[in-house]
Amino acid sequence: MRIPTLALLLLPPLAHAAPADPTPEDARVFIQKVNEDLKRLTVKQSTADWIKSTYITEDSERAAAWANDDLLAATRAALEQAKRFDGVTLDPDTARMLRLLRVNNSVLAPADAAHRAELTSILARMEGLYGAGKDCGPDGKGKCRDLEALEKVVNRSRDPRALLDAWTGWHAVGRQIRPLYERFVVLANEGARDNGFADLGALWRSAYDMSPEEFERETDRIWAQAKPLYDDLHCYVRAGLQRKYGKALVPDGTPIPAHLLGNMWAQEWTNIYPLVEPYPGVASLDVTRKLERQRWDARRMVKLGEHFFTGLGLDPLPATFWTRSLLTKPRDREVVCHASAGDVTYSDDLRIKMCIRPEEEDLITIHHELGHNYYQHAYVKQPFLYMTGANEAFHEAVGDALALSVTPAYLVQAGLLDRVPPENQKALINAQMKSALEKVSFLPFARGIDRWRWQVFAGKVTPASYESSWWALRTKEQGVAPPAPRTEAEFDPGAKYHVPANVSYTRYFLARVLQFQFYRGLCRASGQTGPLHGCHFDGSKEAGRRLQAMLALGASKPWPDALEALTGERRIDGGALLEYFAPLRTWLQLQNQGRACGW
Ligand code: X8Z
Ligand code: ZN
Repeated sequence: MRIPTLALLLLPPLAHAAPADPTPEDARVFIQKVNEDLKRLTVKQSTADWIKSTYITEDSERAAAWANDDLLAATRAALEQAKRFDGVTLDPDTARMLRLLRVNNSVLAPADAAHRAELTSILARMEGLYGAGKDCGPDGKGKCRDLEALEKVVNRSRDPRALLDAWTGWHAVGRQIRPLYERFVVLANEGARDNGFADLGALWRSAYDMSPEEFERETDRIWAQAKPLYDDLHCYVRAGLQRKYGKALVPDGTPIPAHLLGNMWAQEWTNIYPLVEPYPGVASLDVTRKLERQRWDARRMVKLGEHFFTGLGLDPLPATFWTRSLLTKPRDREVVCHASAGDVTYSDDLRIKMCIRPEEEDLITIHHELGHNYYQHAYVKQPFLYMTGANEAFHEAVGDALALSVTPAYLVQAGLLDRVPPENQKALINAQMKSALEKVSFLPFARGIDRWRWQVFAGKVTPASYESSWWALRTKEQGVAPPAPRTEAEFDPGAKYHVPANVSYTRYFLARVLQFQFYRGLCRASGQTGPLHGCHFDGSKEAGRRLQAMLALGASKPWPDALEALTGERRIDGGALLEYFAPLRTWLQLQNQGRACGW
């Protein structure tokens, strides 16, 4: 605009026009407005996201990408504006919220708007490709099978050929995702850098109230604690698989082929429990058979989960949970079946999305998902930036920690076990084996996914070696090998939900350790002093009160404070997990005597 000369003369001198130095009060007002604006935009984004995940079409993907685009743009604008408070002494809440605004993001927007739009549309597309992924045979002309059909084979079949076929069939889905992922890495890193992070991995590692370097060291320390137990389990399981499949398929001293472990990603091994049961016939723990025989439907399984939480003194789920949740796979459209839980409008609008099958694995996942919902319920009155977990791992640990306290008597009452197993050493070892196949087997897998992604984001692994580096890492860390030759035409990371959906995974590694700390804290709060593995805190008012107090904090305090309130400890630490599995560890070491362990 041209300014007429006369008007120019009337303008105040420039020195007066400069804004006054921002005050702590300005920052407080600013962050309050950010809380309101981001909540409004996040509700739009999570609504569009819910529709996209429960009705995959080009249109729902586009709408979700747009909503995400608006949210990322607003977050970036807020971060730019917040720079004016650098160096201002702020009250603790304002300072914490400004920090969370920066670090609690799975991606940040590139400054370039076209790149931002491309990023959000790639994200929506990758999740859609995964959700609608199918195997239609090597030439694409066979009968198509979705992930649920393929998992049914990998989880239950003992026929190596059928297992291999289902495994390779699903992993082919990664191929379509590869080119998108390559571009995603470029754009997401651009976004991270434009907002002051070295790369996307550095952003993820910054979300834990410590420096990214310290965070990496902490995950190494915790893994070093648990690794000896994993190694013992691996050795014992490999011997069990050799008994079943022979040494030609499972040779001594080599990594276990990934298709034989009862899980598409070889991440949890519970489904092969019958092959490695320490004392067959001592006490049946086959919940899946009961669920099938009694024809449990999805709703009844979720009701049982809710019953468990209300038994601890927590509230029933809101009525809308039952009308808005997606509990079974619809036949008439594509959906993302990977389980999730959310408060879609951030107002106790709790729901889960899950394609529930009558299987024990799904019953466990239901408890996990409801843990998310109960956390969301507890912090619903916090300001928006605090409406999340003390850290991501806390959110993942809550449901699992409570489920550790499920007693055989509870399962008997629910009709899922015939009788309470006898209280003897053999029954204990059976139960611990089953639990370890779920909890301990998972640890190197869960740590490995982000170790691979951190290297990718840091540019240390390039697209030319995506696939080979993935398997090099999994072989080394997990002792698991690809069951078929792999080339760089494949993209097996893309066949694991959290990679195309861009969900960081170290949260699950930490959660699997942290849940034993929560469990021990709640046991002690309930006044129990016996061995950790035998503790149950259901019915304890004190345990319920402490849990509720921690959940209600949301992200309002640094996580070590939240952890201390529940457990008296300020670090995430493998001690409680090791204490829990102490009987199994001793037993495994005896079993493995004379075996050549390792790979
Ligand atoms: O993704 C999940 C949940 C949703 S937060 C179903 N989990 C991880 C996985 O499936 O890989 C739970 C355990 C690990
Ligand atoms: Zn979860």
